[in-house]
Amino acid sequence: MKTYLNPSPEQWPLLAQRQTVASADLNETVKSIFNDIEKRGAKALKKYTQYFDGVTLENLKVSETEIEKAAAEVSADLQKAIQTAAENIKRFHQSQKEISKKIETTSGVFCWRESRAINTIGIYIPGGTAPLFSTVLMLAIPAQIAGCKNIILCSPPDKKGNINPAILYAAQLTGVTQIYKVGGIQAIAAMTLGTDDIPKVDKLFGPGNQYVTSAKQYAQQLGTAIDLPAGPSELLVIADDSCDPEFVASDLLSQAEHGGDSQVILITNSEKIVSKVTAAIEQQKAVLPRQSVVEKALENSRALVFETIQKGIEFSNFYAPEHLILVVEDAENKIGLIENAGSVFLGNYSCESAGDYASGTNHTLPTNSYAKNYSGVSLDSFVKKITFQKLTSKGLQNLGPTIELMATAEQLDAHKNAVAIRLQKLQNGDYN
Ligand code: HSO
Ligand code: ZN
Repeated sequence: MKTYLNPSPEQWPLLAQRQTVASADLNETVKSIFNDIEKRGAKALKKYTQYFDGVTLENLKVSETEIEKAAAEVSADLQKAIQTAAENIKRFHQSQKEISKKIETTSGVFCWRESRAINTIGIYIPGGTAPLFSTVLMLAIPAQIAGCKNIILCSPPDKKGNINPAILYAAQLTGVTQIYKVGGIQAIAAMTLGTDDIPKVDKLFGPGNQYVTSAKQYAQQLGTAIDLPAGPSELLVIADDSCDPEFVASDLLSQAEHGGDSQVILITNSEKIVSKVTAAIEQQKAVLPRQSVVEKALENSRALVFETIQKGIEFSNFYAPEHLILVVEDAENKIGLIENAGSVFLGNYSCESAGDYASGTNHTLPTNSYAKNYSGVSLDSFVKKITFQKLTSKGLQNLGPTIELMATAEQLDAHKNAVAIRLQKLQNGDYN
């Protein structure tokens, strides 16, 4: 980790830069797979599964028996842990339910807003070395609370044609309605277009590699909503003397192990803390199985020393991290200063892993400085909010002249007439 002392504001843009991955132009590949799936449906899906996942499957849908079998393969301890996490995630997301408030804006004019679930949602869960069953919880639980009717999950099969049992266990625990063994671009295409087997979804959720990301972008062009613009994971820790450097090191490593393109940043007001944290990183890293991934991420990471913590928070707002750990004296009283961050962790004991798995907050968060203008996934991501209004005759009489005047000024006479015709009849005494 390279250290910068009191970087000037001119240096900030460079220091806030994420790794730019030379992403291949996948547009053509994405389009051709979408086209093929549109034309040949399940046949094309099977072909791509054979080609990309190296397995020939008769049936892409995961059966009830497979789900039951998978549950039996997940140890009782892990089942219990998943249940504990699920309960906390449920509790926190349930608390996000909004109580609809009817407001009388003008006497006789009532306005309110109600949530309605998005009908069908699609969750993509990547396969590979780290099976993210925790992401199943983070997406399916709020979908279920929102009342989404169809919760579709796609995940690539392994060489034996199976999906990781913990993913299946988490899916059945959280009310996923259909599970398919499909991965990559073809999974996103199937959920965007719909096939004989796989329903067309209204909104797509979940992480993925650059193929999945490109496919989600294309899906968006075709009119399917997506959760968030995807990007590599990131963590920024702001630490002063009150921190335990070993804890800080463990947090930085926890995020660095996600991928070589992850970025971790340490901000502090003392060079001593940087050396202590760096030493602890070296020590802890040595025994990590994903050491090479961690090292790659650390190359792209940095430590910044500012004169004050306040200045450090200013930089953090500029950087807009996905995760922010604030481990400084009186952390809770400083949260008013935080303007841009996906999710914030306060004090020595609030490790990022808590939010990644089990505390209850969602771990699908804005990266790549999108925390400046996006929120993480929440119950709101699974609903639309519909506004309602009811004007009484008195209400229209009260507000009518305002509407008429504005319509006239916009030269939209039909708008004005919609009011005038009603007011006229009311005046005639046709209604009361
Ligand atoms: N830190 C990741 C989420 C995750 N961590 C899943 C472990 N499993 C989101 O940035
Ligand atoms: Zn994580």
